[in-house]
Amino acid sequence: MPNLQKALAKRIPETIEDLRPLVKEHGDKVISEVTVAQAFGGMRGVKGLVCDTSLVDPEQGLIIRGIPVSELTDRLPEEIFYLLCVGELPSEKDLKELQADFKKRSEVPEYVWKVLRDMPETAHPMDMLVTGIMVLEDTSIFRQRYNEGMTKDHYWEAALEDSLQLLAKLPAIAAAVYRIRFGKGDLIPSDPNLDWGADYAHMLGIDDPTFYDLMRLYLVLHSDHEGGNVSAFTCHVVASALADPYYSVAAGLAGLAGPLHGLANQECLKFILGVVDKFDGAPTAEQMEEFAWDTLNGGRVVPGYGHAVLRATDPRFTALHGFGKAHFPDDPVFKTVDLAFEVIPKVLQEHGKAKNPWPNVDAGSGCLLYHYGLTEMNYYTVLFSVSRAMGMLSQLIMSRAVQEPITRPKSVNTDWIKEQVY
Ligand code: CMX
Repeated sequence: MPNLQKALAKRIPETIEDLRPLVKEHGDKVISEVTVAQAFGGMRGVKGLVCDTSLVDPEQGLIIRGIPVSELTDRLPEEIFYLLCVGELPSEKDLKELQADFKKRSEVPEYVWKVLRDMPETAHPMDMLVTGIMVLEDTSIFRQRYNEGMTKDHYWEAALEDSLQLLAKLPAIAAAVYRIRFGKGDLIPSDPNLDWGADYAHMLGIDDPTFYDLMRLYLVLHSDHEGGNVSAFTCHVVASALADPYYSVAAGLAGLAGPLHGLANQECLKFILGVVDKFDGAPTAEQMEEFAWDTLNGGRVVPGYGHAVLRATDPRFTALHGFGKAHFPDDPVFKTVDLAFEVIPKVLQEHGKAKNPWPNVDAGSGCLLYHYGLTEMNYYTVLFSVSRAMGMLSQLIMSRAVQEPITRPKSVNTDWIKEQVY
């Protein structure tokens, strides 16, 4: 049995043992209450969902299995997937084995390319990615074994098998979406000597060692963000009906394609390019300030700043900003991002509305991709998706491992709420 499977086979009974008395002896303890505003307001802040892969701390930001993301920036995405699943980082041997396993599973059936090539020229890259994943659903081991009568204690193994198959193929599918959709020429075969993130960069057609590093970093930083965000929660709900990982991840990614969720990163780059365009290059601090005030006075938000949970600079922004500073501090687009970081928090504080005036992850990511010639902004959410699939799948594997039941919160109608309050 491969080490990841072995590590999970050891961890899962321990996790179940840990949960059993918690639910049995304290199952009736109240951990949250729900107000009328929350019921009508997207359930913000309602605690009714468990996710052990990561949490978002208002000050520290993303913490993956107890480790702040700022301490994981030198790791490979494959290590993060192992960490998300098992709760500890892999040894060198575990990592090598997981990488070899991904390589073994990475070949994508020809019919996937055929479907992607037949899609309309105007298809959104996220539409193509989700379609590519859905075409692969036919290969689901989870669905096959369920139909053969698989017992509950084996669900996680089948979910893991599908997850490994999907993650191994996802960079090639995502890269194909890019090359087909933007007319970049033939598909580029995977390089057996490259790791998961670098190989994705290679298959996109950007063979620059520093871009390889950026892709590794990007895929680490976007991998998971608790369980209640739209994509993670959607994936969780769909998988709770025992839909297989292909259906569940495709559903989650459909949510990530929403402009209030995964699409926000392209808005940030548009804002920065708007500044560069207006001032014909990187602006001065005064010009930046003027542009930010014009945006706010025009009733618009400054993209890339503020957060629903964070109350400090997002450590994921810090990592991406550090990358730009180290590699191309004089790039006019990066310089504008850098200047925005100096100027905009002060403007937002003076404006006095945003609870958090500091940058979030999206404030810097687009400008780094842009620097390397990846200028097609409507592709950016596909990159985010490849990374976030790791979070969704690790959450899904653990949900099946602890045999979580189908998700089914009770909805009430407006009349019922009126009866409670009037
Ligand atoms: N620019 C201008 N105004 C802002 C602002 C910003 N960057 N961030 C918040 N505000 C405003 C809000 O619009 C709100 O105004 P109203 O009272 O008029 O509705 C007020 O400040 C209070 O908002 P908040 O409690 O601080 O923030 P929310 O939790 O409601 O919203 C977020 C969080 C991210 C949607 C918001 O900060 C925003 O719109 N930021 C810009 C867009 C962006 O960067 N999105 C990417 C988010 C990345 C992620 O979620 O990971």
